[in-house]
Parts: sequence; structure tokens; C-alpha cells
Amino acid sequence: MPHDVALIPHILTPDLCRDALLCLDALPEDSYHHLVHPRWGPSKRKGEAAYGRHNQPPIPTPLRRVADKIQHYFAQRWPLSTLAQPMQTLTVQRYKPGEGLTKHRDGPKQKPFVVGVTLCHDQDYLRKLRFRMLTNPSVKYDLHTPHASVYVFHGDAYNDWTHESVPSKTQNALVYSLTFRNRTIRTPSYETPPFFNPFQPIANTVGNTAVDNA
Ligand SMILES: O=C(O)CCC(=O)C(=O)O
Repeated sequence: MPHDVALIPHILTPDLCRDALLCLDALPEDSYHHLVHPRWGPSKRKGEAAYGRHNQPPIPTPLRRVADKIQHYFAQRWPLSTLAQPMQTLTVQRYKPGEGLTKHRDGPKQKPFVVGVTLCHDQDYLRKLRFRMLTNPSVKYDLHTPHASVYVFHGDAYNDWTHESVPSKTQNALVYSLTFRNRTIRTPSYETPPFFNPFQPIANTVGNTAVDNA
């Protein structure tokens, strides 16, 4: 199973999430698809908007507040963690009913961390983020990410597993996934928060399932 994964459902307040959803809904359709990589040109991935990178717009304030709240949560508990530093970039995925994101792995990076926030208009909907083993993609684990939950993955989950957002016939309203990343690691030392792994049999989160035990 991927070890370096965590789900933290209770960091964000309802007010923050409501304001973030209002902001996301108000983003024009053409804010999406404009992710440009210096070497590859415009992204071909559907439904993606990016903020805070070179030549891209700054992170909109309500979404910045979400990032700041997460950073504050980690800074209070694990000040030496990468997660205690300001998040520098944001990628937004807007999933219409039935849409997903195919399996992929993010580019190689030193000490990578991805922080994701799931925001759903239908607050009963449980969006699934699926991890597949790189060397054997039939081995897969599903992380159930409810509305307002925060997931983090790094280490083996970043390097040795792909991730994807699983489309569902039961989704009946827009779902957003915000992923925040740090571009530069400034801490001289590096601390990984003592996360609970949601795929372990004794988990601190509800509703996560291993769909296949390797
Ligand atoms: O929907 C998600 O949470 C995954 C987003 C993602 O994989 C990405 O932005 O690279």
C-alpha cells in the first residue's frame, strides 16, 4: 500500500469552504486549460486552472485563505515540516458529473509534497482519489475524500504510485479539487508529520478502503 498518504477531514471551516466554492463557481470557464509548461506548451489535461506560477495569475483570495489555514494547521503542530511553509502554487480541477482525471504521476522533485482539498456542492458525495502501484497498476487503493477534506501525499505515494480522480455515475453536482504545492523547500531540516495512514486497518479517518490488497 502507499504509506505516505494522509487524510485530514477537519482543518477547514464551513465558512472558508463556502467562500472558496463561491469563488470557484465564479471563475470563468476560460480560466481553465491555461496551464502552460515552458517545455511542453499548453496542458492537454481537461478542466485545469493554475495560479501562482511564473506568468500565471496570483491565487484568488478565498483560495489563498484555504491554503493559509492549512499552512497554519501544520505550522502550529510541525513547524519544521515543508507543510508549515506558505504554499506557492495552486492547480484547480473542476469535475463536472461523470468526469475524472486519468492516472498520472507528477514530475520528479526533491522532497515532493502535494496537498489537496476536495470541495463538493453535494456534501454527501464521496470523491475517490485512486492510487495505483507504478510497477503493477492492477494494485490500487482508493482514498475517499469528502467535501472539505484535506489530503496530503509525498514520499512513496508520490514516487512509486500513480494517482487519479475516479469518475462516478453518482456524482450529481460540480466537484473541485485544489492542489497546492511548494516550489522551493526552504527549511534546512525536514520533518514529516506523524501522519496516520488511511489505508491501514486502524485508521483515523472514516470511509477509506483498500480495494485490492497487494
Ligand atoms: O483531483 C485530484 O485531487 C488530483 C489532482 C491532480 O492529480 C493534479 O492536479 O495533478
